[in-house]
Amino acid sequence: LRLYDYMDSGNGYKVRLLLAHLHLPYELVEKDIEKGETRTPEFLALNPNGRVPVLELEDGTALAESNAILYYLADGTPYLPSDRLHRAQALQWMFFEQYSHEPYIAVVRFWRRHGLGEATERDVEQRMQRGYAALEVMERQLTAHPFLLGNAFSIADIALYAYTHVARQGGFDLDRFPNTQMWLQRVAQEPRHVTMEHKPG
Ligand SMILES: N[C@@H](CCC(=O)N[C@@H](CS)C(=O)NCC(=O)O)C(=O)O
Repeated sequence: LRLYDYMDSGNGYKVRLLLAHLHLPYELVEKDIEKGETRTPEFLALNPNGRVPVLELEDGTALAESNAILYYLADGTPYLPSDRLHRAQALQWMFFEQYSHEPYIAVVRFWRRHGLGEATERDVEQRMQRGYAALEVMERQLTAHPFLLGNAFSIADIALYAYTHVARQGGFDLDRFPNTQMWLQRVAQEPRHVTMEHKPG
């Protein structure tokens, strides 16, 4: 397995975290997104969408989209439930992550770390409001259950952990979400957990 990635990417971290949990060896190929390294003709041949993470499989197939990669790798393992409804609930949280969480929490964090670019302070405020709305949805679920799917740690938790655990870097106040904070600790205490900075090998 070969993972094309950028270390500061939460989307990439999801995949690195699951690979560590699954104890799967892989080669890490770093691409600097700020230097446009995911927009070269060679990289676009792997992922026409020009983004990391991309996982290259044993047969050379390139798989993009972090949550699709999680779904692929977790198939047949305890990280993805086997019954139909629970699999769909895992997807429910992963689609939520991509539509209602990542575009706000990850993007605001990126702006604060790398500069606003063409965005305005008003854009930041609007996205922060929506980010807080996503955190409220998670808090409600995590008040009733230890993990997003109930009692078992799964790829739904990995997908949402990636940007929630660094939400403070975007200026989000997590003190308002005590159950989410306890869940963050629970996820970090899972055996084989690795941090966002961890590299394989
Ligand atoms: N929906 C995609 C988003 C991937 C994404 O936004 N990747 C960013 C880094 S977090 C990237 O590669 N940006 C470089 C670019 O757009 O040129 C996923 O979940 O994998």
